[in-house]
Amino acid sequence: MIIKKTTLYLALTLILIIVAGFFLLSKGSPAQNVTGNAGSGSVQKVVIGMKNLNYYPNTIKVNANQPVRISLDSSVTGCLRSFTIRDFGIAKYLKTPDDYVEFTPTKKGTFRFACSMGMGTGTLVVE
Ligand SMILES: [Cu+2]
Repeated sequence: MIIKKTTLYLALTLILIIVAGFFLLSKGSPAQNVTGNAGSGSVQKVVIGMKNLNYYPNTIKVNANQPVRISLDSSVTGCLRSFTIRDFGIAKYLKTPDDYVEFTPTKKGTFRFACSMGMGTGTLVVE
């Protein structure tokens, strides 16, 4: 099968445009990943990923006095999988995306979450 060079370049350009568009669109996605119904006592599930060598989303909002379950998706690598929230006594190595930490924030406010070495950091807002 013979493909003209110009056709090939055209196809490559098209693919590049699609890939670039995908990245631009993904940047505009909401900075929140919390699911679960507020106020019903159900677990607030939070999935955190990784972008630019830090946690993403970087700010997580949860309700007070309702269990929070945080897991790290497969994009999170290295020491960022070692997840800590000092104010709530959380420190756990989340080996796989199925691993999680669970706690109930009983105090409202702004707290820091980080990897065990403090390279990756983020903010947990309890309201
Ligand atoms: Cu670290």
